[in-house]
Amino acid sequence: MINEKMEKAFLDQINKELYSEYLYLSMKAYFANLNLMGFVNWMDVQVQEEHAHAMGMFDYVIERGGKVILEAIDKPDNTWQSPLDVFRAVLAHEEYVTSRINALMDVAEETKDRAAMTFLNWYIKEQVEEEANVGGVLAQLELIGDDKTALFALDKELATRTFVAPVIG
Ligand code: OFO
Repeated sequence: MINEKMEKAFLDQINKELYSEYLYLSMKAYFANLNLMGFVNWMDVQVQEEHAHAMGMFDYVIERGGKVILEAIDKPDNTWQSPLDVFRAVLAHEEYVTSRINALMDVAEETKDRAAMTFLNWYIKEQVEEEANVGGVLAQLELIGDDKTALFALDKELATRTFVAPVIG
């Protein structure tokens, strides 16, 4: 059975993962308006990943005998000025999520919840990958600057990203 403190921490993180899904959906809309369909695809994969992250925790809480109560999801931003601006926001967001996953692990350690620690290891590794992926695109956008041809080449590259349903836990 999951302890109360751990359950609360997971519910809070489910909300943050769903917010991430919503934020990337807002970014997907931003790129769709610019007709950058490779970026749209990249965001679409991100949306699906965030949904999977939320559902992984959702299922885990239930599996451990906890109760999932959903809260409202905050309104995501939509005021970015450029693709570079968007990816700076993505990296900042993923760094924030990493700090929240680490905080979840702190609760698991505090409450000596070994099952939660094992489960959370997957998310710790996933955040390393998330930050590396985003950092890669951001670095390319910084190099690209105002070069439209290079931006379209990157758009083509991002069109090849595919979603692979993760096996969480
Ligand atoms: Fe769920 O990792 Fe991004 O936010």
